[in-house]
Amino acid sequence: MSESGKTILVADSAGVRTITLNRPDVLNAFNSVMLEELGKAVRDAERDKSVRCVVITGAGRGFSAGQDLADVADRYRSDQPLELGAHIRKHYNPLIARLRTMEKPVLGSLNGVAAGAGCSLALACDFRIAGQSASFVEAFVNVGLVPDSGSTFFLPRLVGVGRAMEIAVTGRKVKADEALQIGLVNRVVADGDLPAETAKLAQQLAGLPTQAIGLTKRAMNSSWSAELEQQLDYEAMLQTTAGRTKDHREGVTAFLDKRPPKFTGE
Ligand code: T3D
Repeated sequence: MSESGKTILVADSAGVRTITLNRPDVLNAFNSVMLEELGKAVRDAERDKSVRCVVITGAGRGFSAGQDLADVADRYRSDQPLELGAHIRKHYNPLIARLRTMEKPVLGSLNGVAAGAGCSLALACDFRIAGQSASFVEAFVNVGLVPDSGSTFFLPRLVGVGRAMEIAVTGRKVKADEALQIGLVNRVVADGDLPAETAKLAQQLAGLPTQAIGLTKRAMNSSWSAELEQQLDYEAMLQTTAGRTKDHREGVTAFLDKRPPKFTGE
């Protein structure tokens, strides 16, 4: 089951669930309604077995400009000390954690600028395909903040600590071509081709052995804090699980029969 909301659009097509951030007038900045709706949409996508690939994209010319600063303007009209951590823990952290632990592929389709927590959201996806006019801005520094919502975790892992520090502390715009060169995105396509290329890639991902992908995510996540011996053992354990799936049997049988496999995600 899929449900669009006031601030997001949700659509299904052959195992692919596309969630479109839909506040184009503010470059899809996250207000509290959008954070609630996006959190629910991601939870629903995770739970729905018919969904075998999740695409996140933005309406209009932006992917997401991060926290909607107008939505929290009241905070700045008072002299009370600010406490930003609670908002981040309540809304952003569970969303980012779920994208990483969701046992299906998540594809960020970057149609424009991804700034602040919007940049973090893009980095938390498993794959990123970008239109030529997409860009990344770790905008936090411009408002005197620390990159949050996983940016300090994903950025150095994707591009190395030296580059990550430079991008984070300058808050400069990283355009699509540079993003491709430094490993921030997997592919760059012409803006006009982004929807079709996204659909093609998402269909391909949805046709893969979904459980094997989920277990691969688990293994990759665990590798960040594991010793080699632990990781080797973990891989063996996950392989036992993968070996019991119908898709494993289908993959081997198809190979021996010299025909393309037909994976079902079971
Ligand atoms: O709870 C907490 O606060 C902690 C959580 C923090 C998480 C964060 O994400 S902190 C970082 C918040 N985001 C930003 O600081 C980014 C602010 N936006 C920008 O720097 C620029 O808009 C962009 C670099 C993203 C894009 O620039 P540009 O020139 O392409 O577009 P623009 O003209 O600046 O923006 C277009 C409209 O979107 C504009 O509205 P207008 O003038 O046409 O009515 C602009 O005000 C609005 N907009 C853009 N970003 C935000 C926004 N409105 C509210 N909040 C935004 N973040």
